[in-house]
Amino acid sequence: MRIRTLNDYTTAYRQSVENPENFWSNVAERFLWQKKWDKVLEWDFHDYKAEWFKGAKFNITENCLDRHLLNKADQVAIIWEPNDPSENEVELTYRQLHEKVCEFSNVLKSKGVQKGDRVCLYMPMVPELAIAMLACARVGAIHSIVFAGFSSSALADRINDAQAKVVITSDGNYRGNKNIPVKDVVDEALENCTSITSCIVLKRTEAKVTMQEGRDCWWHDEVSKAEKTCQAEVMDSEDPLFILYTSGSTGKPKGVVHHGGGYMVYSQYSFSNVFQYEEGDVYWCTADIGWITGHSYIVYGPLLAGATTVMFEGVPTFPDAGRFWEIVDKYKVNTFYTAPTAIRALQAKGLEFVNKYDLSSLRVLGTVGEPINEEAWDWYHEHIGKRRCPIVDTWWQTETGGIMISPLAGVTPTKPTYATLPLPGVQPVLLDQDGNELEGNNVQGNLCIKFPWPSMIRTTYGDHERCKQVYFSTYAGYYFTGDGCRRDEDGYYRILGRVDDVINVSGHRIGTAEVEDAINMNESVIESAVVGYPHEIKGQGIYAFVICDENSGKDNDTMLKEIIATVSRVIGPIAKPDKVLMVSGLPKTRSGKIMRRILRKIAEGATDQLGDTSTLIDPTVVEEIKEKAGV
Ligand code: 7RM
Repeated sequence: MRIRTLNDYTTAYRQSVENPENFWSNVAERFLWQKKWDKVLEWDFHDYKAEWFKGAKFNITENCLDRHLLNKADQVAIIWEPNDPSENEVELTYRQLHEKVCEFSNVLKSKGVQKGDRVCLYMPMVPELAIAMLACARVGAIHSIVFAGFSSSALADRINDAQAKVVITSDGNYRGNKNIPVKDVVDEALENCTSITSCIVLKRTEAKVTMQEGRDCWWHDEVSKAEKTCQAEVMDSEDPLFILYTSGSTGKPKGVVHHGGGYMVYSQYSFSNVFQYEEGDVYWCTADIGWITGHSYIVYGPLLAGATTVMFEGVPTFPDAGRFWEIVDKYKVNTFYTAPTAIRALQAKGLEFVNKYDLSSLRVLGTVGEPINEEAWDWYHEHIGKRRCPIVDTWWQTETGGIMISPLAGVTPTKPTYATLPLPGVQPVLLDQDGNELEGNNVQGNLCIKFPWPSMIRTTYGDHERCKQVYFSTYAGYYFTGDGCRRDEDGYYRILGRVDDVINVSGHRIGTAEVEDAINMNESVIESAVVGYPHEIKGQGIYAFVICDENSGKDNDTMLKEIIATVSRVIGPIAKPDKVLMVSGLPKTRSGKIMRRILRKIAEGATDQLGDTSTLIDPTVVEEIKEKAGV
């Protein structure tokens, strides 16, 4: 089952394409099911549905926890490293984690949480986040984790969309030298959320908070009253496990829904094979659990595999830029998985922060979230991996649930900046503008997937039409990823980045429409257009072109500050524009569409490539914008 050589890979890949049902049923056999499936797969990419292991009964937490109590109850499941290195770390064995999850499951039940209810988690990177997540899964509730950097209005939108019953948060959140008043953000959000009946608050920073009688309670109080055993709810393979909101080209972020059975099978399968996990390995993924990478490759994948997974509360540059390497040294980390933006940021700080630490425990390095540039790849390979460690450049998405195109560490020969080959079960195709499949090698097109895989998105919460529209309508019969991609002479895939109106800032997906909507909320703004542009550290930065009301009486500087503050308040600091340019007009076509292509070129400084501007109503605006942008 486990792929160890390129030959194994080729064989597994062939089998997965020739007989997918047989292939995946063999993989799924190794999990703990209370009842096996009636059918491995039913699917339709035209009137979208995908159902995996339908009829099977199980609970994912029995696979993450109970299953390991037999052989590795005393093995460490989670190592938690606090934000402040002088605070003590926490290690939880599988036995302890199991008990804490059961205990918190009972807390959820005492708050009236039942199978199918939505529970929103807005928490720092502490073990309790993983515990709360698994407790939801144990009682059959659907978790919806919201990254704790999002604003109260973004949080309220997500709570309302999911109609969550309970929200779990903390008094405060340590991030570097900041102490963020998380509970205040939740209080503000809840003013506009009627579905919430309870708010459970973890004490983390001792920040002063107001507890609303009848609604709010302390985590520790509730846990102290709870029983330590809890039978897992029996779930169907196709019951929803979680919702995770993500940005797209248009409208508000959508709730990507993943169902338990297929997600379980694929997250462990991909974890074990991509990272070539070995019994006893210490594995560290630096993502936040608020993103899909944290869901699949800090919590579910590693725990399903019985691994030791490191969870880090802080940031890469606190107290200094050596923090990651200090942690690698401290826990003798074998596998390290991070984002290109972090690599570039640390590369810029210099080698003195790297060379202080012993990195000889490292065996596998990974990257995710955005295309990695060659300089960053080389630096990672040479200075972190000391030319000994394979780098797995893993391409995937919130919607795919797990890694789709990636080398298998030490098995697939790597090539800098290439995600290389699809995992078994993944059938990528490149399509041209007219929807023709590009055959052969040395081709470039839009990346689609033509056959289902177990952890694929099932729906967008509350709006299945939107799911069909966004993912299955661009090219009939295909799942469209939104990414452009090249297949080179060796058949290797290289991801070129988004071809839609999604910007990738430090590996975070941000919709241009979302940022525009936020900017437009400022009463002195008439209209805005947002595009991405190349940024040395972040990969892409956010560039906003804004038309302001000339009669507002506010000067340029005031407007600039206000716009940035508005975006921060409406979405969160991660969506703040890096550049704001006040203009008097935007390049529009006769039908009123903003020609972003032109703005992107101006933002890049590539004014010699503006292309055809003849379809614009008023081509002179382009000259004005170029001049103001100084390009
Ligand atoms: C896992 C995650 C998804 C988007 C995706 C791509 C980009 C992710 C890579 C990558 C090049 C990679 N989920 N992306 N991984 N681009 N190489 N290895 O990031 O939903 O937040 O973002 O991220 O554009 O469509 S996500």
